[in-house]
Amino acid sequence: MLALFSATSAGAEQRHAGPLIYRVVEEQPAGTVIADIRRDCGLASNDTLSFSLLADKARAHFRIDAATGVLSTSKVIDREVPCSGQPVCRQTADVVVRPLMHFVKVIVEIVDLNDNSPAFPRDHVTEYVSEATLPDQLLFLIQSAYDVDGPEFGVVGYRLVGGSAATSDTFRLSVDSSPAGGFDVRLVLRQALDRERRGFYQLQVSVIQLNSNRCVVIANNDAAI
Ligand SMILES: [Ca+2]
Ligand SMILES: [Ca+2]
Ligand SMILES: [Ca+2]
Repeated sequence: MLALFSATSAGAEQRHAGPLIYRVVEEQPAGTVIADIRRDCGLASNDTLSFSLLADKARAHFRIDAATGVLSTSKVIDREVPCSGQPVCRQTADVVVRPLMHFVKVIVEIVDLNDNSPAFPRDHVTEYVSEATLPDQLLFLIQSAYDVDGPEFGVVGYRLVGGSAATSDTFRLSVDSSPAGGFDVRLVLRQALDRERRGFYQLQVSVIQLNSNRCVVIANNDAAI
């Protein structure tokens, strides 16, 4: 817990230097304790005070015990709902302490877990390639896979998997970083095609994630010649 906060004693005119900042991991059970707001505000435990959250939006994720000032989760928080694909997920709450009428801004960072797999927009694509296509030519663009987790647990690469030796001799993937973020993924022809010898290839593209020892095979691409 990082508290950017300077108040140390109770008092009607108490002022806070900044928000209280906490972290909680997503997908924890409802009721997971985040912070003791009374303690972190320096309010005496024997004072008769009432704590509440100001906005309905905050109550969607958090609850506060009116008597103790303990802030906890009000439900299982799925980080991907408010912060799909975002590197950082911060939710705010305003706590009011009565009868002092202290207003305390609280920021809670929802810590990501790698609890989603990337997915391509389509799981099967058929493309047509002329047998007159020259080797080393970029063929079609493969639409990027998307992972709703943050970038740390998202897509870090692509590769061709499976297929016969003839297939990997004939095609390879070109994977470049895109200026807009993400990747530009294209199939490249490695050697000349001969429709009379083979008129159809089935390729499989997999996504590579960090913190995963195995590839996630999530798409097939067929190339008909
Ligand atoms: Ca989640
Ligand atoms: Ca996640
Ligand atoms: Ca993921």
